[in-house]
Amino acid sequence: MASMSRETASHIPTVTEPPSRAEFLENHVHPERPLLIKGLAKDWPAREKWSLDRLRADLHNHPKVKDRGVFFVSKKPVLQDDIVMPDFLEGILKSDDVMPDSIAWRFWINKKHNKTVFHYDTNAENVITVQVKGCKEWVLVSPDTPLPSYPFTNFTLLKDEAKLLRNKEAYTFDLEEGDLLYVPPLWFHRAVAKEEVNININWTFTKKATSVVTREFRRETERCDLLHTFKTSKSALVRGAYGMAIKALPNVGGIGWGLKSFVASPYRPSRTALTGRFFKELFQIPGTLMTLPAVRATLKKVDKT
Ligand SMILES: O=C(O)CCC(=O)C(=O)O
Ligand SMILES: [Fe+2]
Repeated sequence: MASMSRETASHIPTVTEPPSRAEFLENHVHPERPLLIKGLAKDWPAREKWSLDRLRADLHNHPKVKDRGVFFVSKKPVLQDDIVMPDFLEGILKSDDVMPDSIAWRFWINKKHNKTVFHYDTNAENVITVQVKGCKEWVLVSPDTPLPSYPFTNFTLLKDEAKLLRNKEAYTFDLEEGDLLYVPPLWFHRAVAKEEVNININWTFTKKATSVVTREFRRETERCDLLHTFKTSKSALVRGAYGMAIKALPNVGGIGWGLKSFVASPYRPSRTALTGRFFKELFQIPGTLMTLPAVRATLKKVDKT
């Protein structure tokens, strides 16, 4: 329905044919709106070739691939014979609008019931994920109606999910075998594996600039600015406290900004905004400490098969 507003649309935009690069950029990457492409990878050799053990062994033995615990990651293309990068994406990764140091290939190998808890990907990553085998139930939440996060992190407080999603712009859907999903920057997500064998591959990239300034984008800008200030502080005390906090907080491969430059945008936080952000994050601490053990246990439990 054309008249339906974003807030009331309950289904993620879905297509059965891949868009052209121009369409994908205009309708999804530039406005940072998600997209589900059904059946894109149905003819990939990987669907036949990959098994949990085989892929895990291949990735472990691959000199370019690092095991990050919850996923495997490579900065260079790997296993290219088994997969077919969509044309629209190939052009984007080569374009001048993307930070070269942001491009990565990631692999998720999960058994049934594995749950990745609510978070958004750091470095304002755009994530293209393809469900090569199995199926996962996803929930995506817009950064216009952000979820509450652990202080200074990209992880969301563990709470009753129905309560958490009340009045949010959220989509719940199954990513089935062969489907591709575009997760725009700072969209919160969680995923639960539904089959015995679940393998998904990601391509990630960060845009050099954005014009989409959502509520979470403002928080992210302020959060990263503050973390950078602590990390590079002249005071050893501040640097020490920063190091301790990073170790204590829920974290998969870092919570700060890890790329050479930050995303260019119309938003420049004032000193007042940064101070306000600092106290807002601190005020979350008492309420979050209680659930920290549960969150850490959940993150540890993420299976490493
Ligand atoms: O597949 C999952 O369990 C989580 C995937 C995810 O968080 C991501 O692709 O960024
Ligand atoms: Fe993620």
